[in-house]
Order: sequence, then C-alpha cells, then structure tokens
Amino acid sequence: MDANDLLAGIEAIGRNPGGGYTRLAWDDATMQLREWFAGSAAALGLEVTEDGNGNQLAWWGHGPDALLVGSHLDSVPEGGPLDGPLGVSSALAAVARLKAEGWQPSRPIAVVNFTDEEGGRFGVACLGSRLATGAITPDAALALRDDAGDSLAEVMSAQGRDPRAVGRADWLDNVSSYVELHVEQGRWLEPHGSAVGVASAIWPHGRYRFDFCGQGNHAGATAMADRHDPMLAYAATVLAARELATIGDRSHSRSPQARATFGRVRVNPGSTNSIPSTVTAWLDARAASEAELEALVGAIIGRAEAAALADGTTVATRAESTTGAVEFDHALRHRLAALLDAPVLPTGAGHDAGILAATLPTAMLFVRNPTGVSHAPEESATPDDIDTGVDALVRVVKELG
Ligand code: HGY
Ligand code: MN
Ligand code: MN
Repeated sequence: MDANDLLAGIEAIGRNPGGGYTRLAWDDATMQLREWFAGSAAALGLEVTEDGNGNQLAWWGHGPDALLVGSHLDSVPEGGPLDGPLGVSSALAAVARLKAEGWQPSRPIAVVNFTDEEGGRFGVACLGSRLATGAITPDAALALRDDAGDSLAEVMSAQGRDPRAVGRADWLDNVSSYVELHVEQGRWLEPHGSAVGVASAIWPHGRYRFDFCGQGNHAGATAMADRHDPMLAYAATVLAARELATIGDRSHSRSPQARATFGRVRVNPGSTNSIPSTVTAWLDARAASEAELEALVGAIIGRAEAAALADGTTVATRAESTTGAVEFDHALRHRLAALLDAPVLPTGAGHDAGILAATLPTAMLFVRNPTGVSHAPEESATPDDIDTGVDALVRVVKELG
C-alpha cells in the first residue's frame, strides 16, 4: 500500500469531464472517499471512527498522547488531485510501511480525514477542524447554507448523520501533536532543489462577501445615464483589489505581501437583456500580517463603497471566514527540519494544521509541486517526490511516535 497506488485508487472519484476534481463536503464524491478511507484504514488493522462533525480518524493503538497525521479529502470545485488526498494517502502509506517492518509505536497513532477543509460548499474554510476544536460554534456551522439553499444540518441529516452531534471533539483530549503532509501550493521547493520542506507559518487570510445592490431594468430601454447598475461597482472593486494588493505596504517599503482574489460571483437575475438588480461576490484576501490584511480589506471595502455611491447603488460587506496568522510550533518545526535536513518555508495557503495549531503542537511537511499550480487540474507532484514525502513522514512518525 504505497501512496501512489492509493492515489491511483481514487483517481476516478469526483473527476470532472474536463479534468480536475469536484469533491465537496457530503456530496457523492466525498461519501465515496469516506468509504475508501475506511476500507484502506481497516485493511491496515486500524480502528476507524467518525466524530460528530464527520471527521474520520483511524487509530493504531488507544489512549492519551496520540500523534495525529493526515489531511483532508474534499477539494475546491475543479481542483487538483493532490490538495488533501496526498496527505491522507501518505499517512496511510507511512503506517503501512511501519507495520510491514514490524515497528511498534510507543504512543497511539491516528490517521485523520478532516471533513470540509476547503469550505467549497458552505463557505467556511476548515469547517471540520474548526468544529472539532471549538473554533466555530455548532449553531453557526449548522446554519450555513450551500448554493442550493440547503443547510449543513439538512445535508448532514440527509447523509444519515445527527447534526446535534457536531461540536468540540473528545478525541482532542487524546491527541498531543499533529503533523500534516501536503502538496506544496506555490513554487518554492523546485528552485531550492528540495523534494520536501517544513512549514514555518500560514499567512492570515479571510473570505468576505460583497452584496452590490442596484435597480434591475431593461438593457435596451434604459439610457446609460439613467442606470443604477451594481455590476459597475463590482467591476471597480475587482480592479481596486488587484491594485491595492499589488502596491504593497509602503510603510514597510517592501514587495507586495498580499493577495486579493474575486473568484466567485453571482449575478441576479443573470439575464443577458436585463441590467442586474444585485451582484454578490466573494473576496479572498491574504497578507503577511494581520495588520496588513485588515488594511487591505478595509481599503478594498472603501473603494467598493465609493464606487457604489457614485452609481447610486449600495454595497454591504461581511466577513464569512477568517483565520489569523499561524506560527507553527517552533520546537517541533526545528526538530523536523533538522531530522529531515529540509528547508523551512511559509505558505499563503490555509490548512487544518493552521486550525489545530491553536490547540496543540502542529507541523506541516510540503512535497514539491514542480509548477506550484494548485486549486486547478494541473496540480502535480512526481511519483518519486510522493515516495520521498512518505519516507519523510515515516521518519517523522518514528521520531515522534
Ligand atoms: O484556501 C486555502 O488556502 C486552502 O487551500 N483551503
Ligand atoms: Mn486547498
Ligand atoms: Mn489543502
């Protein structure tokens, strides 16, 4: 059971006709992946459990002080094959290898599949790990709705789960550290000539909803001067976001340490011959510090409000999901970097490890992504680097376990 074979075994699950994967929380694809995870773990003699939030944990041994390894299996819409599944497959492969060589852990080892890391259906990133650690309340989570208007509570019930069971997970009391292996997102390891890296930190980041409201009207009968078209303020805001994230932080007089993306928009009524009445758009913003993130988002909102005012439209904004700066446990990351002789690098991507880091010592290993592309079908890692990632994880489990 090696990681490349495990990944090949799920290659067809949730695959889009044009390539890439859509595996959203509680959809058919992730339900198939749950079965794959349970079957693979059971084949290794692990005891598979599921907490009230839908996080799956497969245990090698019982009791306190467990080492947790793993990642997530859900994807963004039309995402890549490795973001998440590489970490879960590598964790299962590492356990398989350790068992095959007769190694015995001195503490319990658990492999985890965190549910809904991407927030691709209900809009909040790392929903499973946030619920498990109490970083989001059950009520707030259960009320979240997907694009079809179904709440998390309704969707979980439809999949035979009891929504009243969500909340802080008991297994946290038995876990004392977490190591997540993940495909690199961005291109840092390739130029540095390393197949594996250790994470230093995760940038603060957030998701913000913008509701632009105007006056729907006829595209042919309404003079340009008579319009209150919310599409204009939306368009101005997209361009402002790019400008503001690109100019960098003059007070620090350094290169831009920020990211701003409008990747999701909904236009109502969405008719070719109607001026829209509303445009709803979501901003993903990230920066090297919480102060820079706050300044960036505030400046973007200011530009949106000014644009709406000029057009006689309105805009309302609210944060839907925010994650503060994460510094991974210094002692653990230094220990792993020394053990693996691996470089230490920051990441602009969020992870369940970033949520767990608030609760227990946590570290991340990155496996080289030659192009750095992620959240797209072209995401990749070579089979050799995937094996090298498992080698590294085996050494980490032996060192910590
Ligand atoms: O959005 C992120 O940074 C992560 O991939 N969920
Ligand atoms: Mn992702
Ligand atoms: Mn991920």
